[in-house]
Amino acid sequence: MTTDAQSQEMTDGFHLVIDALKLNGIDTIFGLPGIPITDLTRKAQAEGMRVISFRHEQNAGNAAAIAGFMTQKPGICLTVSAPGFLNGLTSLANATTNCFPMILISGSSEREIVDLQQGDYEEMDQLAIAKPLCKAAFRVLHAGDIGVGIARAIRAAVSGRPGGVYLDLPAKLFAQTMEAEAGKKSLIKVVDPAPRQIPARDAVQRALELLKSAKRPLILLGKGAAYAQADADIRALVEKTGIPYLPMAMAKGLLPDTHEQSAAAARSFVLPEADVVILVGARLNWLLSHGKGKTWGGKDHKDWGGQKFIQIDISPQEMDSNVRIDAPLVGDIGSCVSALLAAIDSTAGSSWTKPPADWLRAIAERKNKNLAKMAETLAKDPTPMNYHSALNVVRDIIKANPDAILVNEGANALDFTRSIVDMYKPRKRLDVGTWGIMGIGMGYCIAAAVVSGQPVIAIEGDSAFGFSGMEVETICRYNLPVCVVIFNNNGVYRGTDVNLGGGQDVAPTVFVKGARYDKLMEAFGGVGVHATTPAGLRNAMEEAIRSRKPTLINAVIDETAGTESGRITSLNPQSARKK
Ligand code: OXT
Ligand code: ADP
Ligand code: MG
Repeated sequence: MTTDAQSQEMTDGFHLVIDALKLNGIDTIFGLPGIPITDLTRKAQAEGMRVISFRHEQNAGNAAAIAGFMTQKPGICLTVSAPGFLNGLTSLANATTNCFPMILISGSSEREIVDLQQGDYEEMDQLAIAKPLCKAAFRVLHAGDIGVGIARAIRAAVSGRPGGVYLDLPAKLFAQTMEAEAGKKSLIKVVDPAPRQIPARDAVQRALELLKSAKRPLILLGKGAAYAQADADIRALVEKTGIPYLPMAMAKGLLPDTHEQSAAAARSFVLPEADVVILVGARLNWLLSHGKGKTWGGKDHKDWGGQKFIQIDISPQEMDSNVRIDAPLVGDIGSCVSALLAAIDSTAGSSWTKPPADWLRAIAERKNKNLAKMAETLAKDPTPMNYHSALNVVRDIIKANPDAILVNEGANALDFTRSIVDMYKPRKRLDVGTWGIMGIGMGYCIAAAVVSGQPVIAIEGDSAFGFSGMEVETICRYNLPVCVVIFNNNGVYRGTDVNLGGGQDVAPTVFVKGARYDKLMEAFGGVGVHATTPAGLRNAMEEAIRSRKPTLINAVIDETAGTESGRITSLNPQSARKK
């Protein structure tokens, strides 16, 4: 039997994991308890950590990922072995794809049984499975290595290009004991986890020379720029140079969308017309048509336009991934942008020449035309309510509450919200990201509310909501200030498809008509509202923001209003056969 005195001097795997996380300033765990990590969740709570317990690991993982994006600290997702681990894996892969720092910590079964494939409880070689789907993967076998394991996971997640990291903790590790003093010494407080990466002087000069030669320059801000938290310098770069800019979806609000230099409403004009483009934390992937093709003024989809690119990115390998990058500027965005600003100051001083007036005038013309067209559409009040009349309300609500965080997923519900709802502050718009993935909704809402304490508004397609809808219970349980608005058009894209086979089943894209998602929220004690008019939607949203009560508004949208796949119809293969 151990005496009290002896047990005080010992520590164990459970406590070392918690101590290592806390030592590194990590105070929140998103997860789902079960063998072998149940006690870890309890003890973490006992040790003062916030433990947010979900109904499905994918949502906990999405929460961890977006917490990482918002805070630059790796978000922690904690799961059980095999199935729990696999449920968390989609979000780990999604975090890596989006360059969000997160650590998926999963308990795992007994190594000697798993490795001999003898059929253990929840048997799976998790480390091997995780490896290709994340930035780094580690396993800890001895309690004395927990400190190193967590330190390596933190560094891998946040240094360089951020991403997802997997940390495998076998069940036996948690109960392993060691002397408390030795345990404490084994922990590592990571010094400078995401070291600045200063760009080379000649690279800055090269970029500057190219920029000076531009007749029709354009700045493209991506979510890497939002992540970098270099807001003031980015704004200074835009305003000092006078160059028009285009924000990618999650970079909206880095400068207010109402900024006179925003070219968002003239997107299809500026991309092919620009001659020099500065990419700041944005990849030339599918969302930018790979930097070529008709979007960029090329003749066919493989044809390059005439643009020259300056690319600011922390990953050297990103350069030339799709088209030639004439001036790669490799480093962290904060350092690169401030170096560019300093170079502009020292070479041009106050005499920096703003872009030619005819370029700015042409953009303004196109922009004003689109804004006027949009204003006209938004002024209409059709019955039934459509995307535009509903989003006109959301637009006003965000304008009145610029600190609120907007989570957005769906197809039409996503695309219309992105172009209609202006954002005013950085990192306030969280959406489907690089993969266009459904299911991020409630996880992102929960993390956003937990991390920021600000009200969260989610604009959700009815299909999109279904992927994480059960987490409304979690929202109610933690009494989070989240207002979920479901744009209910009875299905995926539209509610009007028919069964081509003529049978009794509805078409694959159609849901139960007139579903009352609001009742789901009421089941858990939240506020449910059924809104069929813009006025009803406005009242309900204003009340949700005022009360900070968990609210779900079932906003009924004209089921004929959407288009197949929203704005990306061209990516949707169509059969050439008539039947
Ligand atoms: O310049 P032009 O004239 O072209 O005009 C542009 C701008 O200049 C202008 N604009 C403005 N005008 C006026 N004022 C302002 N402020 C303004 N701002 C812009 O507007 C136009 C458009 O601008 P935009 O959007 O910037 O330009 P464009 O050309 O569209 O940009 C291209 C892209 C590629 C950058 C952009 O389109 C984009 O970001 N797209 C993202 C698309 C995306 O990710 N979609 C989600 C995936 S779709 C599909 O995959 C879905 N699934 C399958 C599925 C998924 N995804 N995941 C999983 C796990 N399983 C399955 C499913 C199931 S969607 C989906 C559910 C859908 O159903 P829901 O019920 O949820 O949703 P509903 O559709 O609502 O029913
Ligand atoms: P978007 O979808 O908004 O276009 P992407 O996810 O494609 O943005 O691009 C983000 C880019 O930002 C990635 O290439 C990533 O390497 C880069 N990045 C992320 N954080 C930083 C940082 N702190 N400094 C420099 N680059 C960064
Ligand atoms: Mg829908």
